[in-house]
Amino acid sequence: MTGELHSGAAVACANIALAKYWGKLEGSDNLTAVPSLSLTLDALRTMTRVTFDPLLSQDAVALDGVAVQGRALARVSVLLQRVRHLAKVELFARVESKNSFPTASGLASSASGFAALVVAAAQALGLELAEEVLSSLARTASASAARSLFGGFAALGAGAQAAERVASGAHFPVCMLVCVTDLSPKAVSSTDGMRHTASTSPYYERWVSESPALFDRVKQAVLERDFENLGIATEESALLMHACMMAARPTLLYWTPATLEVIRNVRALREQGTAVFFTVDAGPHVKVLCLPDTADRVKHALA
Ligand code: 2P0
Repeated sequence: MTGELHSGAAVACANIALAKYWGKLEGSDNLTAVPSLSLTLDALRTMTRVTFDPLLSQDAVALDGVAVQGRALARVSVLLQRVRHLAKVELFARVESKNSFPTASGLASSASGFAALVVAAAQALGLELAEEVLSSLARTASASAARSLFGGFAALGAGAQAAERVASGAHFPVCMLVCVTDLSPKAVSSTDGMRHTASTSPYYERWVSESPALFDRVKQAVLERDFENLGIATEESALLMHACMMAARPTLLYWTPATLEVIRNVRALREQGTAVFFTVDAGPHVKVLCLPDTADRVKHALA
């Protein structure tokens, strides 16, 4: 496979964990220390085209038209290298990626980004890989990306190579409103933040030991379409994760006053009788879980 262009394109959606992952198994190839379960968000998409080109002397990556350099470029190249290895190809690639949402605001872009990348690269090189293999490849670049291959609800077990489908979106239609509270890029990457938390937080071991039970509760609530218990377990998972980060030395605090203000408003809506819950990732934004028939009202109340 030389001398000509080989091109592939893919779209992948971001996902937000309801049962959170935070922490890797030490010495592993990006295997997660706790199980996680996510909801795929169809409005947050990454579209990626990968072209293997004999004229290139290195991989070239552009995100929303801007050249990607340094650590971010290296991360893409490492994943491309794994795909090249499987296809027994040595060509470098041009990667053009576009997000349907503002990347700099710290929303979950690595999940949809690496999922779209691996699918487009495999397609370009004519590899017909099972979903499980694609998910495992995506996981090596970013663990949350393993969950973006399936749509609906997906789970990644502790120490698992690949994620798996838990239920389709149609099984349990729920809505997630993303409340963007800050437009600046986040100060500490997830990878660095996890490493710091695992090595300094006195609560890390407890986070790891509590997470499987929370994961089970989230999964059961999804399977039983039990929105109340899904929301309660989702909030507990996020708060346990953030408590663990906040206790790191020095503290890892992603929240801002606006984060707390949205949380306070979500709780007030709930006290007034609306089934609505929150979750927060490694950033200041609040993701609000509600049912489709209340989404407009909740959006209006939080706006
Ligand atoms: C999650 N997050 O389960 C958790 C909750 C953020 C908070 O997975 O180091 O980009 O690339 O595996 O997947 C974000 O971290 O981290 C994340 P790496 P990733 O969604």
